[in-house]
Amino acid sequence: MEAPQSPTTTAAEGKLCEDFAVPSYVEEVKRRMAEFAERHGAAGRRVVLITSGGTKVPLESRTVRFLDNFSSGRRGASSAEYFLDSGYAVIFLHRHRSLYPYTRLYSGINLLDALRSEPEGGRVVVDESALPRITPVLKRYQAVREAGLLLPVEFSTLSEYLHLLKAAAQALSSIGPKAMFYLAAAVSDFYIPASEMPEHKIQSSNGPLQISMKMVPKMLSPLVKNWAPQAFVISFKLETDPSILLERARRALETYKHQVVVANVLDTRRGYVVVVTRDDQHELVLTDEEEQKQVEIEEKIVSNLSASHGQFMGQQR
Ligand code: 9Z3
Repeated sequence: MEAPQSPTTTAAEGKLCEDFAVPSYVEEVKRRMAEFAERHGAAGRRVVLITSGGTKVPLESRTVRFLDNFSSGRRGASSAEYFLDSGYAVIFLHRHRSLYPYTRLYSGINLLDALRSEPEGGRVVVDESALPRITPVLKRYQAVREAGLLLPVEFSTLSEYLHLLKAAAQALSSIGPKAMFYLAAAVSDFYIPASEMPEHKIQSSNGPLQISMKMVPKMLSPLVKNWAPQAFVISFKLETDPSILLERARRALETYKHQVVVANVLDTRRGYVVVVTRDDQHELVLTDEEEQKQVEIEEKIVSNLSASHGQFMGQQR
């Protein structure tokens, strides 16, 4: 007999169970995330779960084609570095091959152009001029690794993302308000349920393709209500039309009743965001001078949010 759903189970949770198979490794990853959260929580540290990168939505079950999106993962990867600098431990839930903290700084560089083979002895040496600031960056990366402050978790498909987010939220619930969720991943709003997906490659000989997609369940709802109700939760709202941005951000806050929406527009996202809360909205902007000095907007976002997280924790006592 099927277990009855608890009265608080949200529609999104029901849909997650029905339409998305649980990957076999999720329980093991959940155990590692819970251990990470407990260890850092016990040391008095805050823990942030960052989601980063886009999602891949398959069109065939033996997948040849899929629907993707633009996100590079830069927002998530650079924010992870600033959270680490602010004393947080970081679970980095990211799309496979999207940008990664620290290595993102060298993502445009061909590694082989930065290495030289010495004529005598055959030793390989690094040409530091080809890798800007490599010494301090490497030191910081190694310090973070040695202190066990960064737990990377990868996903590729939408289904993996959804189940790993649920597992992460449940794993972080033990540290209550010390947990922050920073949901910067660009998650697909649409998918094809497994039961409606063709098994084999769609044939072009059948003519033009028409696909019908369902709405992806909104995970914010069960996350805030059931999985991590004491946590400090930030979602991101992305639009291409600036005139509807703030109204959509406010609507998300009212619907999900979480703490913050960071609103951004595709074309200006590197230099301008609005941090929207229930009774306030605050613009963060990079000045021309800051842009010249290569200041990143994520430094300002993280500084703003870690201050609000501190206040939030104070109110929960
Ligand atoms: C964002 O808005 C992020 O800031 C970006 C960062 C994805 C624009 P990049 O990875 O870009 O640095 O290239 N993330 C959330 C986007 C999103 O899909 N939000 C949903 C929405 O707007 C809510 S979950 O409806």
